[in-house]
Amino acid sequence: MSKKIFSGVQPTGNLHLGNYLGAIKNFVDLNNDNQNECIFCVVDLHAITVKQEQDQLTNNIRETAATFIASGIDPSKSIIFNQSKVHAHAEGSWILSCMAPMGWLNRMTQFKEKAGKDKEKASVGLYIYPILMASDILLYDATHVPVGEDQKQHLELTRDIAQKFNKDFGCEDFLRVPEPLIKKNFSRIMSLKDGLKKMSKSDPSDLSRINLTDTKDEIINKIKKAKTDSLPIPNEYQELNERLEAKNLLGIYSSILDQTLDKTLKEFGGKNFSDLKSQLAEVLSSKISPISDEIKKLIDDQNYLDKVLAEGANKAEVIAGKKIKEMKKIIGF
Ligand code: AQP
Repeated sequence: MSKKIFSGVQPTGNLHLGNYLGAIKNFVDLNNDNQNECIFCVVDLHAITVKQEQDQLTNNIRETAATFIASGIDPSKSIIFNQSKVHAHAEGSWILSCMAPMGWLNRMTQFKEKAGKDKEKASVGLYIYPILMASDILLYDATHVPVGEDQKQHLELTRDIAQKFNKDFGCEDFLRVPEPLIKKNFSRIMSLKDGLKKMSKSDPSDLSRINLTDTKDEIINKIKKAKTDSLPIPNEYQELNERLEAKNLLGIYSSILDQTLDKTLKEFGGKNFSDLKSQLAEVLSSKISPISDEIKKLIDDQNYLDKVLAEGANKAEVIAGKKIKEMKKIIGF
């Protein structure tokens, strides 16, 4: 069955292995299936929910587009654009925010995590971030949304909002209720320094993540310094529940090679972490370094990246512009 795919990545710098294994690697597989219509968005309106420096934001938008292309998304097959160029996203977000009850948003755990202890100082934008995400997805009648496990709750909210809009306005199936595409295994890559924290762009320690722009030497060094424990690698999956850092490294190895954790455990069970670390560094650098080299090349070609983004925005505008017009008509504007 052909799928309509929509997903986004924030241009907040430091795109990392978690973004790659949780989302972008999936985007590439979907792009390569000729039956799918894919739209991949650099979600710059989401990025400003926390403070961004002007020049850096501009560079990060180009770098995110470069990362998509360097990872294997073909801009002649998939639409690549940045969100702020298509007005319908913000307009749709306002309309949907008038439909969604506060109680639904109050349950969102990512706001609680990102706002931290000082909720009063977090932006209103950060609070209503999931509604903008719903607008992004629903404007394109997306059937499937590939995301990492951390976005599952936001996607459930998108589904609820679509159903409520359709019911409130008696327009069954007008907003398509999308399905999440979340990899079953290793859909949440954890920090290399703390198996309880997800690998994140905003972690102050660069050693906590593998950036997609890291050199081979940087990758080897970060894996060498990754936190482990003093026991040998277990043979059984159950033993990993108490050993989160070991589970994360074994998960990364399995995910990057597209193999089951069982197979990885058979390979490394009973061995020392130094064996796993040297193999993992090897595999990661062979997969990530070519992407990193290509990102660096593409970033030097700003005209090309700007052209891809502008062409993508024109195509996205046609789809989202039509949907928002219909939405406004349904509302009575
Ligand atoms: N650690 C992760 N493991 C698996 N998937 C992940 N994703 C992010 N981190 C992990 C997935 O990557 C996609 C794009 O994420 P995003 O850029 O929109 O923002 P995010 O989820 O807020 O990413 P970060 O790194 O955690 O950013 P900061 O530090 O700014 O909060 C999404 O599909 C996400 O699931």
